[in-house]
Amino acid sequence: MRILSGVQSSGRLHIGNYYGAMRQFVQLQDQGEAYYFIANYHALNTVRDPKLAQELTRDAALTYLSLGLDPKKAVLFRQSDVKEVAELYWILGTVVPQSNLERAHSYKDKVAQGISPDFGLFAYPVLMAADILLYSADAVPVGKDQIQHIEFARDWAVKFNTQYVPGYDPADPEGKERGHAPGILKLPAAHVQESTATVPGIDGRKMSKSYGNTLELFGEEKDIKKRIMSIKTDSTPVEAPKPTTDAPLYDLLKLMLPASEFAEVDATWKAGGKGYGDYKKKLLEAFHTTFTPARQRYAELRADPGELERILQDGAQRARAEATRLMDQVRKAVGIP
Ligand code: AQP
Repeated sequence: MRILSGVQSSGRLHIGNYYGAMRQFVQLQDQGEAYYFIANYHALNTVRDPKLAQELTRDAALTYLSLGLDPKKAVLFRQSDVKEVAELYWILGTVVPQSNLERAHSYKDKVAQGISPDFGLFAYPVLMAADILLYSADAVPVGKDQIQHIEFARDWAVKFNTQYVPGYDPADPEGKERGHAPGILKLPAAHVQESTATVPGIDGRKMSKSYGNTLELFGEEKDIKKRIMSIKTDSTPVEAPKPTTDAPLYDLLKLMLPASEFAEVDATWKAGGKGYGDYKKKLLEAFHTTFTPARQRYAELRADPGELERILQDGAQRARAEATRLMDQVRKAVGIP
């Protein structure tokens, strides 16, 4: 099984990225051939400062490695190191119905939150589909927000194959039946961990770099504390039961505490006796317990930029070999020598 996924270097990575996606990346590196990349072309939609773009790309690579990604098991690379992705993006775009992009949830949400509706943001799902299809991925571990994008990638792969592969039958995409040809573009499947499908940010919206509501994995300790202490709550008194479990603080505790500790929180949350301040302290402790070892690795790796670059170059070479193979077939199919 080939596994592929990426994270945008559009800001410092956060616990939503970790629980929604990167934790699975690390688990899956032992279960198949894994390709993980830093989506630095995608990040240009929001990062318009060249120095910062480079710094965030390196930071995302360090984050992957600090969280346990092993470059001997998985291929780790920068999206921009494999230029074929931009070529496939264009070719694929020629079969993409504009109406699909107009109903993309992620695009609509971002525009509704005030992010500029530039072409890059609009066409984001096409580049994402190219990212996936270029490496013939079977499974794409993602958070819930990305499921629609994977469905688009499947639909567009079918459109491309139907158009350009003689003997292709969408009902038999791998060409297992006699007389059918396999598609050039393989159909991927989303791999979502339901329990952590959407991690809330400190304001209750989806945790997102562009909403400024994140808990950064390797942020300044003072900042983490300040952010945890500012998680949105109501003003229920300390001794009273909390009116709802539909609250970001409750969800974050559920996500980060071991089950037995969370059971205690759940009991007092519903029966009363503890205040939001106590729960925030508990969350801060859990944050440190969970991420301190990775934070130490992050500091060590950061001190050796040569080694990081070597890992990325090696990953780029391995990823390029795959991309070249696929693009040869795509170019031939569409008539571009
Ligand atoms: N809050 C979240 N809950 C669960 N999963 C999440 N992911 C991101 N936020 C959450 C998952 O992390 C992977 C990488 O995401 P990304 O950085 O490439 O893009 P994103 O989903 O758009 O993340 P952000 O923080 O919201 O970035 P910006 O603001 O720059 O667009 C994906 O698998 C995603 O599902």
